[in-house]
Amino acid sequence: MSAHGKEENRTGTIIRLQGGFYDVMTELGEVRSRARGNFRKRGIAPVVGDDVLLHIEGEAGYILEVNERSNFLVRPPIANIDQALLLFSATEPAFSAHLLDRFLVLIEAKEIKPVIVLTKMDLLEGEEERVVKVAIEAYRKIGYTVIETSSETLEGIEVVRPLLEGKTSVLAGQSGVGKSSLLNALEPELALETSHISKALGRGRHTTRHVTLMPLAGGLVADTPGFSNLDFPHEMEIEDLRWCFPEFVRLQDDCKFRGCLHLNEPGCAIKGAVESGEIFPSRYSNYGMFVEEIKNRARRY
Ligand SMILES: Nc1nc2c(ncn2[C@@H]2O[C@H](COP(=O)(O)OP(=O)(O)OP(=O)(O)O)[C@@H](O)[C@H]2O)c(=O)[nH]1
Ligand SMILES: [Mg+2]
Ligand SMILES: [Zn+2]
Repeated sequence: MSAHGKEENRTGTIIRLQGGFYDVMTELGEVRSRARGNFRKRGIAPVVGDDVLLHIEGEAGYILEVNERSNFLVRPPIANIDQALLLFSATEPAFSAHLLDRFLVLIEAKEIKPVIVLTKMDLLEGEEERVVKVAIEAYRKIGYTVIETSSETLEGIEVVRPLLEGKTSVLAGQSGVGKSSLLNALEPELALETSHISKALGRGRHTTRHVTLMPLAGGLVADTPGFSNLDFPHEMEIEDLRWCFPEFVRLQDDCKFRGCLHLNEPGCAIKGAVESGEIFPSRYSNYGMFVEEIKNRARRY
């Protein structure tokens, strides 16, 4: 590209926000861009993942248009995601089925495909290993893909790689679970910064501070600073929650009442399935807690 006045329009994808600039990946490579264009008046702030129309003058780009988004997460701010890799450490910090179910609900509600990736399998042993293995089988039985990985031994890394091809994926998970480490294991040249989890706090240090999309394994992958807000969205009602539990959805036609919320209704197939052991007990208890949370929230507004 010449710096002397060559002008053209190109499409591209925003891969990074930095110091008021948007870095846009185009067929010509990365173009550092500013936002210009009337989408601003419509209240659209471009985010990472947005497909844009760019006007390029020399080395500089100006975003003219932001294409309609297929989906959008607020925190981390990112658009047009095909799948979310939900990273959970098998240990350090300890695996939490409650937190996993919360992430699953948030992602299912956005109609984004979740893939569960357990990290730090190399550190797992004893009773904790037994408990985590039971959970892994339970989530597989629901129909979720669960991949057991270690960035140390590289277990499972080659199972993750083909899933990324041709897709835009976001890595979600608490600070310190090993998101950046997994990306480094997939592609050592990335050399992303990682850091030991704080011994004092028993959790991560929020090493990654910005959302960035990187080309990896034939797709685009976003390392993120984690999900800072795990509250259910305002628009989510109690009635919506049951649709975010695929194993409930499969059985709900057998409930005696149409529109059964699987709480205190008689003849509830979901409660029956919990009793018979077909539904993993913590899935149902977490569902109940999430219902309560949304109920209490409703009272606040
Ligand atoms: N033994 C072992 N340690 C791991 C593994 N994955 C990550 N770690 C360690 O866990 C710590 C945190 O890893 P990071 O990759 O920085 O975690 P992160 O999820 O990117 O954290 P934030 O950027 O703060 O959100 C580092 O000390 C890593 O070396 C693993 O599979 N096995
Ligand atoms: Mg990180
Ligand atoms: Zn029911």
